Amino acid sequence: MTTLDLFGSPAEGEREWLGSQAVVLRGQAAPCAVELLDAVEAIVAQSPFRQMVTPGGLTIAVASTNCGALGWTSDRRGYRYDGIDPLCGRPWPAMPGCFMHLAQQAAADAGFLGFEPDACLINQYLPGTKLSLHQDKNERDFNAPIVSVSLGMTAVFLFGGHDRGERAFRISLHHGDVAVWGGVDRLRYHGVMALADAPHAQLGNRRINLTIRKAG
Ligand code: MD6
Ligand code: FE
Repeated sequence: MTTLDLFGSPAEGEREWLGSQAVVLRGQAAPCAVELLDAVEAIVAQSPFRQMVTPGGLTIAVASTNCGALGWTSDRRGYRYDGIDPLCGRPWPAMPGCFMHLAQQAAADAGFLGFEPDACLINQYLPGTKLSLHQDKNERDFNAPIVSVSLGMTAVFLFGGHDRGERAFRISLHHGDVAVWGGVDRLRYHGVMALADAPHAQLGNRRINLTIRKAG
């Protein structure tokens, strides 16, 4: 049974399983949120948020940057991981220790020991921004899980099946929640519904999402 607090949100520390190897760890990032956001600010000063273009020429609504040895990018040539930020021609900023620790702890709590991430995609959402259902398939090996950290405004996360048409779970992700999916759930379709305009106390009308992966 999920315990709801006074505001109707699940209590910190709750675990909600979306599959046998997919879980939301409620509030796991709350204690280090300020540290994470300070680190994002330092990363963005080096490699700013930018809207990437799909191979088909559409501008992606979400604004993105990366840290770590590899960064996820998209342009007319395709989706891929690259060690160089194409915007500034330099390597992506290093993965902060707090990202690494949080991701490894969350992965272990979800049953994935020995997670060694080398990439973190940082996404910024504004009210109305959405992310269509997709699978994460650009990583070299699918044994490592994906760890997704939500900061700022609440979003409705969609977690579907292995076919795009399968019915997707809808689950609200709040500031500090961490979702982890891997193993048999690693290639499930997922996305984010258009964000409501409901400003967050610390971050205003923004949502920042960190997806920490092993890409190489
Ligand atoms: C999110 N992002 O921003 C989740 N996956 O909440 C993703 O799932 C994602 O933004 C693959 C490539 C780009 C992405
Ligand atoms: Fe994804």
